[in-house]
Amino acid sequence: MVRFCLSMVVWISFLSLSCSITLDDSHNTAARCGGFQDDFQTGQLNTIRWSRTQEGDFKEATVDVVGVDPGQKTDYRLRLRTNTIGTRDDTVKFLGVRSIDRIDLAQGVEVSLDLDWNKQANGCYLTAAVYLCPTVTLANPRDEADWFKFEYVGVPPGKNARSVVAKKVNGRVQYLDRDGWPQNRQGRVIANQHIDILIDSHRLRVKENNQELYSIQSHELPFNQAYLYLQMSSHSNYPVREIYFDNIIISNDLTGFTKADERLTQEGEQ
Ligand SMILES: [Ca+2]
Repeated sequence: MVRFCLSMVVWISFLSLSCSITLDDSHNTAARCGGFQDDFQTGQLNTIRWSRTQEGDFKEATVDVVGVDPGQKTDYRLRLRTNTIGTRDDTVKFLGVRSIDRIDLAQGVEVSLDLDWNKQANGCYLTAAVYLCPTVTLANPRDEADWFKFEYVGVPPGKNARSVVAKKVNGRVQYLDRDGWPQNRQGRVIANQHIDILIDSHRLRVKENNQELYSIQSHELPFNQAYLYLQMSSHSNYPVREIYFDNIIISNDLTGFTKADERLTQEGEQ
């Protein structure tokens, strides 16, 4: 009986310890679960979690965490900031971060984040992108052989943008959704966008501000683990431009898929 009671105490203690570790405060737990979250509220870029990526020449290229709306409760966000005045005319410049941990997609994950286009006065030749890519690069995930991406692209004369959903398989890029382009060249106004990417071994769904933007039942991506890349790009000779990311959450909550499937089923029955 004593041995039984001791075993129970040890077991209950173990359970308590396990439950006290949240996804947010344990890097090791995050690695095991394939999920993590970062709201950047430490005020600094967590270099255990994120690695910088960069390609091309810049007058200024800054990756940092800054507080916005300073006041009683400052909200810190990831900032990507470039100045390309006087740089080479023949190249686009890329700047971003990559998650140190690889995300396990096979059982299904929801990648959720806020992407602030930051009221660009001139968003021409500017992009802000989210990549899921199975390989590591210090430069530009765009040049890797396989990936999925969601991206905003500035539309001339510069106030509006359009979204792009695309994948690259064995070096071949395939556009899945281009927001009506090229028929619609006006683009649309975007602000601080909330993006959800739901993905498992075969299904893929992209939501923008809680509205479905793209969905496919069989994405045919040749990888089931991926790094998360957040990136901006700018062509040459543009003054300082900044893009913000915040509230990155990688979770195994797939209720978004369930709701989508229920809705599709109901529509099919009508
Ligand atoms: Ca924040």
